Amino acid sequence: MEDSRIALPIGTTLDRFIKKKQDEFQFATGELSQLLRDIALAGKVVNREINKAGLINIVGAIGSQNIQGEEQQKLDVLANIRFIRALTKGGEASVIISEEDEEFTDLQNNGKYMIAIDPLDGSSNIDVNVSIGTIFSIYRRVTPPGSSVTLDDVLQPGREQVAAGYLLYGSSTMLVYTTGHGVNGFTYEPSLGEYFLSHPNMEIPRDGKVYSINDGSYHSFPPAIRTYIENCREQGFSARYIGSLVADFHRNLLKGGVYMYPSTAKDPKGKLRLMYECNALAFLIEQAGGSASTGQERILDLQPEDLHQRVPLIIGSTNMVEAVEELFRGQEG
Ligand code: P6P
Repeated sequence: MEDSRIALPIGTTLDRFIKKKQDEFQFATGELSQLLRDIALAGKVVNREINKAGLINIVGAIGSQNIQGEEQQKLDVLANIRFIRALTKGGEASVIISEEDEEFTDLQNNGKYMIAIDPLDGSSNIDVNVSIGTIFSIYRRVTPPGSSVTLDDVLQPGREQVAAGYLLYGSSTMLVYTTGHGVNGFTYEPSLGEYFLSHPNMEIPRDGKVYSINDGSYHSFPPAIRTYIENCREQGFSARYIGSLVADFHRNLLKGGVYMYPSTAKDPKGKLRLMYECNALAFLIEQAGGSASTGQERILDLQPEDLHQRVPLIIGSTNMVEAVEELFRGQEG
Protein backbone atom coordinates (compact mmCIF):
# COMPACT_ATOMS: atom_id res chain seq x y z
CA MET A 1 0.00 0.00 0.00
CA GLU A 2 1.57 3.27 -1.15
CA ASP A 3 2.43 5.57 1.74
CA SER A 4 0.12 8.57 1.35
CA ARG A 5 2.83 10.85 2.77
CA ILE A 6 4.90 10.29 -0.36
CA ALA A 7 4.53 13.39 -2.48
CA LEU A 8 3.06 12.69 -5.89
CA PRO A 9 5.70 13.26 -8.59
CA ILE A 10 5.65 16.37 -10.80
CA GLY A 11 3.88 15.35 -13.98
CA THR A 12 1.01 13.58 -12.22
CA THR A 13 -2.20 14.26 -14.12
CA LEU A 14 -4.99 16.20 -12.43
CA ASP A 15 -7.29 13.17 -12.58
CA ARG A 16 -4.76 10.94 -10.81
CA PHE A 17 -4.07 13.65 -8.22
CA ILE A 18 -7.78 14.16 -7.47
CA LYS A 19 -8.31 10.39 -7.19
CA LYS A 20 -5.29 10.01 -4.89
CA LYS A 21 -6.43 12.83 -2.62
CA GLN A 22 -9.98 11.46 -2.55
CA ASP A 23 -8.67 8.05 -1.45
CA GLU A 24 -7.00 9.79 1.51
CA PHE A 25 -10.31 11.17 2.82
CA GLN A 26 -12.30 8.49 4.60
CA PHE A 27 -15.66 10.12 3.93
CA ALA A 28 -14.97 11.37 0.40
CA THR A 29 -17.74 10.12 -1.82
CA GLY A 30 -16.50 11.47 -5.13
CA GLU A 31 -18.90 14.36 -5.73
CA LEU A 32 -16.34 17.07 -4.96
CA SER A 33 -13.79 15.26 -7.11
CA GLN A 34 -16.24 15.21 -10.00
CA LEU A 35 -17.07 18.90 -9.49
CA LEU A 36 -13.37 19.77 -9.74
CA ARG A 37 -13.15 17.72 -12.94
CA ASP A 38 -16.17 19.58 -14.37
CA ILE A 39 -14.46 22.92 -13.68
CA ALA A 40 -11.20 21.70 -15.23
CA LEU A 41 -13.08 20.60 -18.35
CA ALA A 42 -14.81 23.97 -18.75
CA GLY A 43 -11.40 25.60 -18.30
CA LYS A 44 -10.08 23.61 -21.28
CA VAL A 45 -12.93 24.87 -23.46
CA VAL A 46 -12.53 28.49 -22.37
CA ASN A 47 -8.76 28.22 -22.83
CA ARG A 48 -9.28 27.13 -26.43
CA GLU A 49 -11.61 30.06 -27.12
CA ILE A 50 -9.27 32.58 -25.50
CA ASN A 51 -6.35 31.30 -27.55
CA LYS A 52 -8.34 31.91 -30.74
CA ALA A 53 -9.68 35.28 -29.55
CA GLY A 54 -7.46 37.30 -31.86
CA LEU A 55 -8.42 35.20 -34.87
CA ILE A 56 -12.17 34.90 -34.72
CA ASN A 57 -14.79 37.47 -33.94
CA ILE A 58 -15.02 37.00 -30.18
CA VAL A 59 -12.92 39.87 -28.90
CA GLY A 60 -14.46 43.13 -27.84
CA ALA A 61 -17.67 44.11 -26.16
CA ILE A 62 -21.09 42.76 -27.05
CA GLY A 63 -22.85 46.06 -26.41
CA SER A 64 -24.49 44.94 -23.15
CA GLN A 65 -23.63 45.42 -19.49
CA ASN A 66 -23.59 42.95 -16.62
CA ILE A 67 -25.17 43.47 -13.19
CA GLN A 68 -22.14 45.53 -12.27
CA GLY A 69 -22.85 47.96 -15.08
CA GLU A 70 -19.59 46.78 -16.67
CA GLU A 71 -19.28 46.40 -20.42
CA GLN A 72 -19.60 42.65 -21.10
CA GLN A 73 -16.92 41.22 -23.35
CA LYS A 74 -17.88 38.48 -25.77
CA LEU A 75 -15.59 36.06 -23.97
CA ASP A 76 -17.18 36.99 -20.62
CA VAL A 77 -20.51 35.76 -21.89
CA LEU A 78 -19.00 32.72 -23.64
CA ALA A 79 -17.07 31.72 -20.51
CA ASN A 80 -20.19 32.07 -18.37
CA ILE A 81 -22.12 29.83 -20.75
CA ARG A 82 -19.32 27.24 -20.79
CA PHE A 83 -18.98 27.02 -17.00
CA ILE A 84 -22.73 26.99 -16.33
CA ARG A 85 -23.21 24.31 -19.00
CA ALA A 86 -20.40 22.14 -17.59
CA LEU A 87 -21.67 22.52 -14.02
CA THR A 88 -25.27 21.84 -15.05
CA LYS A 89 -24.24 18.73 -16.99
CA GLY A 90 -21.99 17.55 -14.16
CA GLY A 91 -24.85 17.68 -11.67
CA GLU A 92 -22.66 18.07 -8.55
CA ALA A 93 -23.50 21.76 -8.04
CA SER A 94 -27.12 22.70 -7.39
CA VAL A 95 -26.64 26.45 -6.89
CA ILE A 96 -24.49 28.76 -9.03
CA ILE A 97 -23.56 32.36 -8.28
CA SER A 98 -21.92 34.10 -11.22
CA GLU A 99 -20.56 37.59 -11.74
CA GLU A 100 -22.45 37.59 -15.03
CA ASP A 101 -25.88 36.83 -13.56
CA GLU A 102 -27.86 39.17 -11.30
CA GLU A 103 -29.55 36.35 -9.34
CA PHE A 104 -28.21 32.99 -8.24
CA THR A 105 -29.20 29.97 -10.35
CA ASP A 106 -30.98 27.10 -8.56
CA LEU A 107 -30.49 24.09 -10.82
CA GLN A 108 -33.07 22.18 -8.72
CA ASN A 109 -31.02 18.99 -8.84
CA ASN A 110 -29.65 16.87 -6.01
CA GLY A 111 -26.17 18.40 -6.08
CA LYS A 112 -24.57 18.79 -2.64
CA TYR A 113 -22.54 21.86 -3.56
CA MET A 114 -22.91 25.56 -4.30
CA ILE A 115 -20.39 27.31 -6.54
CA ALA A 116 -19.58 31.01 -6.80
CA ILE A 117 -17.67 31.91 -9.93
CA ASP A 118 -16.17 34.78 -11.85
CA PRO A 119 -16.05 33.05 -15.24
CA LEU A 120 -13.57 35.46 -16.74
CA ASP A 121 -11.94 38.09 -14.54
CA GLY A 122 -9.91 40.86 -16.14
CA SER A 123 -11.71 40.37 -19.43
CA SER A 124 -11.01 43.95 -20.53
CA ASN A 125 -7.44 42.71 -20.97
CA ILE A 126 -8.49 40.19 -23.63
CA ASP A 127 -8.10 42.64 -26.50
CA VAL A 128 -4.51 43.43 -25.50
CA ASN A 129 -3.50 39.81 -24.97
CA VAL A 130 -2.85 40.13 -21.24
CA SER A 131 -3.37 37.08 -18.99
CA ILE A 132 -6.90 36.68 -17.57
CA GLY A 133 -8.50 34.21 -15.21
CA THR A 134 -11.45 32.28 -13.83
CA ILE A 135 -12.01 32.34 -10.06
CA PHE A 136 -14.24 29.87 -8.17
CA SER A 137 -15.40 29.01 -4.66
CA ILE A 138 -17.15 25.80 -3.64
CA TYR A 139 -19.46 25.51 -0.59
CA ARG A 140 -21.71 22.78 0.73
CA ARG A 141 -25.42 23.53 0.43
CA VAL A 142 -26.88 24.38 3.84
CA THR A 143 -30.32 23.03 2.90
CA PRO A 144 -31.01 19.40 1.89
CA PRO A 145 -30.38 18.68 -1.81
CA GLY A 146 -33.59 19.10 -3.81
CA SER A 147 -35.14 21.56 -1.30
CA SER A 148 -35.74 25.22 -2.20
CA VAL A 149 -32.84 27.65 -1.83
CA THR A 150 -33.09 31.11 -0.28
CA LEU A 151 -30.63 33.98 -0.53
CA ASP A 152 -29.73 33.44 3.14
CA ASP A 153 -28.68 29.86 2.29
CA VAL A 154 -26.40 31.24 -0.41
CA LEU A 155 -24.74 34.09 1.46
CA GLN A 156 -22.17 31.97 3.33
CA PRO A 157 -18.96 33.45 4.80
CA GLY A 158 -15.72 32.48 3.08
CA ARG A 159 -14.59 30.33 6.00
CA GLU A 160 -17.30 27.82 4.98
CA GLN A 161 -15.64 27.07 1.63
CA VAL A 162 -14.74 23.42 1.01
CA ALA A 163 -12.62 24.24 -2.05
CA ALA A 164 -11.49 27.22 -4.12
CA GLY A 165 -9.22 27.94 -7.03
CA TYR A 166 -8.48 29.75 -10.22
CA LEU A 167 -7.59 29.13 -13.83
CA LEU A 168 -4.93 31.45 -15.25
CA TYR A 169 -4.99 31.78 -19.03
CA GLY A 170 -1.49 33.09 -19.56
CA SER A 171 1.73 32.14 -21.36
CA SER A 172 0.65 28.73 -20.14
CA THR A 173 -2.76 27.89 -18.74
CA MET A 174 -2.80 26.76 -15.11
CA LEU A 175 -5.34 25.44 -12.64
CA VAL A 176 -4.48 26.23 -9.00
CA TYR A 177 -6.80 24.99 -6.25
CA THR A 178 -7.19 23.93 -2.63
CA THR A 179 -9.59 21.63 -0.81
CA GLY A 180 -8.33 22.86 2.54
CA HIS A 181 -5.19 20.70 2.58
CA GLY A 182 -2.65 22.97 0.90
CA VAL A 183 -2.49 24.51 -2.57
CA ASN A 184 -1.43 22.69 -5.75
CA GLY A 185 -0.87 24.03 -9.26
CA PHE A 186 -1.39 22.18 -12.55
CA THR A 187 -0.19 23.25 -15.97
CA TYR A 188 -2.35 22.44 -18.99
CA GLU A 189 -0.76 20.63 -21.93
CA PRO A 190 -3.16 21.36 -24.83
CA SER A 191 -1.59 18.78 -27.17
CA LEU A 192 -2.53 16.07 -24.67
CA GLY A 193 -5.64 17.75 -23.24
CA GLU A 194 -4.32 17.09 -19.73
CA TYR A 195 -3.41 19.18 -16.69
CA PHE A 196 -0.14 18.04 -15.06
CA LEU A 197 0.98 18.71 -11.48
CA SER A 198 3.66 21.37 -11.91
CA HIS A 199 3.55 23.32 -8.61
CA PRO A 200 2.99 20.94 -5.66
CA ASN A 201 2.34 22.37 -2.17
CA MET A 202 2.49 26.06 -3.17
CA GLU A 203 3.47 28.40 -0.34
CA ILE A 204 3.79 32.18 -0.41
CA PRO A 205 6.91 33.71 1.25
CA ARG A 206 6.00 35.45 4.54
CA ASP A 207 7.66 38.59 3.18
CA GLY A 208 8.04 40.15 -0.22
CA LYS A 209 9.30 43.18 -2.08
CA VAL A 210 6.48 43.60 -4.60
CA TYR A 211 3.37 45.72 -4.09
CA SER A 212 0.47 45.67 -6.56
CA ILE A 213 -1.99 48.57 -6.65
CA ASN A 214 -3.43 51.00 -9.19
CA ASP A 215 -1.38 54.06 -8.28
CA GLY A 216 -3.71 56.22 -10.39
CA SER A 217 -6.17 56.28 -7.47
CA TYR A 218 -3.45 57.31 -4.99
CA HIS A 219 -5.14 60.54 -3.92
CA SER A 220 -8.38 58.83 -2.97
CA PHE A 221 -6.80 55.93 -1.04
CA PRO A 222 -7.27 55.78 2.75
CA PRO A 223 -4.31 57.44 4.57
CA ALA A 224 -3.08 54.02 5.78
CA ILE A 225 -2.70 52.83 2.17
CA ARG A 226 -0.93 56.02 1.09
CA THR A 227 1.48 55.64 4.02
CA TYR A 228 2.10 52.00 3.15
CA ILE A 229 2.87 52.90 -0.48
CA GLU A 230 5.33 55.56 0.73
CA ASN A 231 6.99 52.95 2.97
CA CYS A 232 7.30 50.53 0.03
CA ARG A 233 8.89 53.26 -2.10
CA GLU A 234 11.36 54.14 0.68
CA GLN A 235 12.34 50.46 0.95
CA GLY A 236 12.90 50.25 -2.78
CA PHE A 237 10.16 47.68 -3.35
CA SER A 238 8.95 47.00 -6.90
CA ALA A 239 5.54 48.18 -8.06
CA ARG A 240 4.02 45.45 -10.24
CA TYR A 241 0.40 45.84 -11.39
CA ILE A 242 -0.89 43.92 -14.38
CA GLY A 243 -4.49 45.05 -13.91
CA SER A 244 -5.63 41.42 -14.01
CA LEU A 245 -6.29 40.09 -10.51
CA VAL A 246 -5.48 36.43 -11.11
CA ALA A 247 -2.19 37.29 -12.85
CA ASP A 248 -1.10 39.67 -10.07
CA PHE A 249 -2.21 37.20 -7.39
CA HIS A 250 -0.39 34.28 -9.04
CA ARG A 251 2.89 36.18 -9.34
CA ASN A 252 2.74 37.28 -5.71
CA LEU A 253 1.86 33.73 -4.60
CA LEU A 254 5.01 32.44 -6.27
CA LYS A 255 7.40 35.31 -5.47
CA GLY A 256 5.95 37.02 -2.39
CA GLY A 257 4.18 40.36 -2.44
CA VAL A 258 0.93 42.10 -1.64
CA TYR A 259 -2.02 43.03 -3.89
CA MET A 260 -4.20 45.90 -2.70
CA TYR A 261 -7.54 47.14 -3.98
CA PRO A 262 -8.70 49.49 -1.19
CA SER A 263 -11.66 51.80 -1.16
CA THR A 264 -11.32 54.63 -3.69
CA ALA A 265 -13.44 57.64 -4.66
CA LYS A 266 -14.84 55.60 -7.59
CA ASP A 267 -15.32 52.41 -5.55
CA PRO A 268 -15.83 53.48 -1.89
CA LYS A 269 -16.34 49.82 -0.85
CA GLY A 270 -13.49 48.60 -3.03
CA LYS A 271 -13.95 47.13 -6.52
CA LEU A 272 -13.55 43.41 -6.03
CA ARG A 273 -16.47 41.12 -5.24
CA LEU A 274 -16.51 39.16 -2.00
CA MET A 275 -18.48 36.09 -3.12
CA TYR A 276 -16.62 35.13 -6.30
CA GLU A 277 -13.26 36.90 -6.19
CA CYS A 278 -12.06 37.77 -2.66
CA ASN A 279 -13.28 34.68 -0.77
CA ALA A 280 -11.71 32.19 -3.17
CA LEU A 281 -8.34 33.96 -3.22
CA ALA A 282 -8.44 34.46 0.55
CA PHE A 283 -8.97 30.71 1.11
CA LEU A 284 -6.13 29.92 -1.29
CA ILE A 285 -3.69 32.43 0.20
CA GLU A 286 -4.32 31.28 3.79
CA GLN A 287 -3.82 27.67 2.68
CA ALA A 288 -0.52 28.81 1.13
CA GLY A 289 0.59 30.51 4.36
CA GLY A 290 -0.43 34.07 3.49
CA SER A 291 -3.15 36.48 4.63
CA ALA A 292 -6.18 38.30 3.23
CA SER A 293 -8.09 41.16 4.83
CA THR A 294 -10.00 44.33 4.10
CA GLY A 295 -7.20 46.09 5.99
CA GLN A 296 -9.32 45.78 9.12
CA GLU A 297 -11.16 42.44 8.96
CA ARG A 298 -10.20 38.93 7.82
CA ILE A 299 -11.87 38.34 4.45
CA LEU A 300 -12.97 34.78 5.32
CA ASP A 301 -14.88 36.01 8.40
CA LEU A 302 -17.01 38.55 6.52
CA GLN A 303 -20.75 37.77 6.47
CA PRO A 304 -21.88 38.53 2.89
CA GLU A 305 -24.83 40.92 2.63
CA ASP A 306 -25.56 40.47 -1.07
CA LEU A 307 -24.39 38.35 -4.01
CA HIS A 308 -22.35 41.09 -5.67
CA GLN A 309 -21.03 42.84 -2.59
CA ARG A 310 -17.72 44.64 -3.04
CA VAL A 311 -15.06 44.79 -0.31
CA PRO A 312 -11.54 46.23 -0.04
CA LEU A 313 -8.87 43.55 -0.54
CA ILE A 314 -5.34 43.40 0.88
CA ILE A 315 -3.91 39.95 0.07
CA GLY A 316 -0.52 38.25 -0.07
CA SER A 317 2.56 37.79 2.14
CA THR A 318 1.51 37.76 5.77
CA ASN A 319 4.11 40.26 7.01
CA MET A 320 3.09 42.74 4.30
CA VAL A 321 -0.66 42.37 4.96
CA GLU A 322 -0.03 42.78 8.70
CA ALA A 323 1.99 45.95 8.05
CA VAL A 324 -1.01 47.43 6.23
CA GLU A 325 -3.38 46.33 9.02
CA GLU A 326 -1.09 47.98 11.57
CA LEU A 327 -1.34 51.27 9.71
CA PHE A 328 -5.15 50.98 9.60
CA ARG A 329 -5.19 50.37 13.38
CA GLY A 330 -2.99 53.42 13.85
CA GLN A 331 -5.35 55.38 11.60
CA GLU A 332 -8.23 54.48 13.93
CA GLY A 333 -6.17 56.22 16.62
P1 P6P B 1 -8.45 48.92 -12.07
C1 P6P B 1 -10.36 43.58 -13.62
O1 P6P B 1 -11.45 44.40 -14.02
C2 P6P B 1 -10.34 43.59 -12.11
O2 P6P B 1 -11.52 43.08 -11.61
C3 P6P B 1 -9.14 42.80 -11.61
O3 P6P B 1 -8.85 41.72 -12.41
C4 P6P B 1 -8.02 43.84 -11.60
O4 P6P B 1 -7.03 43.58 -10.61
C5 P6P B 1 -8.77 45.14 -11.28
O5 P6P B 1 -10.13 44.94 -11.66
C6 P6P B 1 -8.22 46.31 -12.07
O6 P6P B 1 -8.99 47.44 -11.71
O7 P6P B 1 -9.44 49.85 -11.41
O8 P6P B 1 -7.06 49.03 -11.45
O9 P6P B 1 -8.41 48.99 -13.57
